[in-house]
Amino acid sequence: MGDAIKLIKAREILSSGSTPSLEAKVELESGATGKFSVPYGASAGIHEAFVLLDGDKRRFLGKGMLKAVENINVKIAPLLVGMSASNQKDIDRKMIELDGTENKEKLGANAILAVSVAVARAAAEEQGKPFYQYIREAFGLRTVDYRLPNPMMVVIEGGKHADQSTDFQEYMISPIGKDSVKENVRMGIEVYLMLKRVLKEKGLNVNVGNEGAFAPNGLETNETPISLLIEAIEKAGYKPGEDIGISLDPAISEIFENGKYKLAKEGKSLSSEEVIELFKQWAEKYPIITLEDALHEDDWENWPKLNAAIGEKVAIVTDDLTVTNPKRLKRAIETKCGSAILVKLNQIGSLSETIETCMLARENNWMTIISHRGGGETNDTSMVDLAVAVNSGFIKVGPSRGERVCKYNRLMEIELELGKKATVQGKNFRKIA
Ligand code: 2PG
Ligand code: MG
Repeated sequence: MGDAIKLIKAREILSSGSTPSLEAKVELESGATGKFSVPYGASAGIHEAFVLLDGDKRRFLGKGMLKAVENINVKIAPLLVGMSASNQKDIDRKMIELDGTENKEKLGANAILAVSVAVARAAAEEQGKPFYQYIREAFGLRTVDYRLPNPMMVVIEGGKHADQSTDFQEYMISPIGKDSVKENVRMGIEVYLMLKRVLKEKGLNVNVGNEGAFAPNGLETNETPISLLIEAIEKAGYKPGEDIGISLDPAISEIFENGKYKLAKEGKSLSSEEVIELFKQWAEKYPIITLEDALHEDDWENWPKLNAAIGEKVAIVTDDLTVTNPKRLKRAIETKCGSAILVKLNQIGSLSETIETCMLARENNWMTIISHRGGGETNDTSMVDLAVAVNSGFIKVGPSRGERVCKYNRLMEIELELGKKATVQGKNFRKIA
């Protein structure tokens, strides 16, 4: 059979974080090939699938990925060679069974995911289909109408993603006002450039953090970036909230200490109730349209309260709480923790499970947001095709640096390719299609 897997080969590569990552290449009997390279997170949630690192301090400060590479070449390849590449669920199941642990600890989620997506890409090539279309068909997703995601661009970053910036991790602009991806991307880029000017005018530096977003060190409070964003949006000629919304990801688990959230910048420690109150005030004051990880990754008790308080106005997004895991998402849905989930392939470690999570979200009227990683991103653009396949509300990725802009370039390419067959999410992003 043409689509039988002939060869699987992995190698260690470099990621944007100047540390290694992993690439798998799959070749089929027909000659079709597929590749995938795995990103990884800087502020990874504690419930994410396990990333297997070498731990050998003599190489890359312990962050080498040769063990994961070997697991692919020696353990996974012999298991899968000869199988049909179009049988994605079986492929993923086999690897998950071989690993045998809840968190993919033995083989490493990095190893499993690399093969999982590389196989799918090879099968797509074999069938001569764009990857987004292949995903839809392989998983039996709805094949009518495409609704392309809006951009969600990280433009000021702090927390673990930068030095001496804010305590909160991400301040984002989400262009929603135009009816084309290309135009929404353009608005976002113009605001990013204008923000640079605004920062300079105020005597703030324009150093950047992990994801290429500005990370100035003279910001007064954790609230200051929001007014800077609004100023940049207006100076670029757009209406905050109408053309471009504000999105926040405080990644607040990272500053959780002894039961409180430590805002070092302001010399304050806040309880969950106080954090909810803070974001309630911000939601009233500013055109915030999405709010991610505003409470701790295990604070199941308070998430529903936050959602009840501002969920009508602001889409409450779970990231570290749900880690793209269908079991955790189910609990979040049942307990009404929010209305949107951030999706990162490597949080769960296989394409099938990622799709399961996306479908579960959609069946329950939750929006999906497919996201890049802050620690080490690669030039792979599969996440964009995934977003298109599942009709995501947004793709979350920075507006600068090669490993990020390639995602927008891919999305605009898909828009061109689909032409009239696609519309954009635009302002209707909360209406699940
Ligand atoms: C996040 C991500 C992406 P990281 O928290 O949403 O910006 O960060 O990949 O470091 O977990
Ligand atoms: Mg996050």
